[in-house]
Amino acid sequence: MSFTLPKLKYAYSALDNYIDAQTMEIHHGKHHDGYVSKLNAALEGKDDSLNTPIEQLIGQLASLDASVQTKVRNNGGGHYNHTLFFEALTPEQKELTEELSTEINKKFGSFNEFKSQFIEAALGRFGSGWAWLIKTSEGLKIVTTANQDSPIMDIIPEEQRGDPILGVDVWEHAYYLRYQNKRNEYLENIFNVIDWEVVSNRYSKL
Ligand code: MN3
Repeated sequence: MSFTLPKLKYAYSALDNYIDAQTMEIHHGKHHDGYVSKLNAALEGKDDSLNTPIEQLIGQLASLDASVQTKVRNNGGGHYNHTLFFEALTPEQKELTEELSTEINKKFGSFNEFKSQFIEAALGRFGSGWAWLIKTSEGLKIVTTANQDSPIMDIIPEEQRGDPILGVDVWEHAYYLRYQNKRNEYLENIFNVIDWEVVSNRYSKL
């Protein structure tokens, strides 16, 4: 089995009011594609036990041979994280379900308070990484991870682990062309194109 780059459900220019077409094209067509091809290259000729869906593959990093573990961590994480990210963007206005909205209010007080805590966490991630809304046994939680680490990886600290329902890329490649060093403006703007229907569906399926 080899992994393939998922197609986007919108055009590269569709989010242009907030995320420019060139950034989208490079991000999906070069960066995400690069993770997919490097992941495939890392797995070529390896044991059949690695022939699993991506969630399973990066959920069992601890058991992988050192010769592939780092490559799968970086590129498998890159593939999984970007798939979640691009799937949950949309040029259309999509609403949260009552179910998720209630959970967010319960945990954070209000949607606006959630948003401000999420942005604060994302700004606090030094260097490259991700900000996440995850579901844990104690309910919803905001966490961040470094590089291409993902909340479903078995080898990251316990307090970062959970089921991701929203992931926002804070690598400079996600925003630098339009926003340069202004990660805060990128984050404020990306909230205009998050597909809350997709995020809500992820939540309800857990
Ligand atoms: Mn990226």
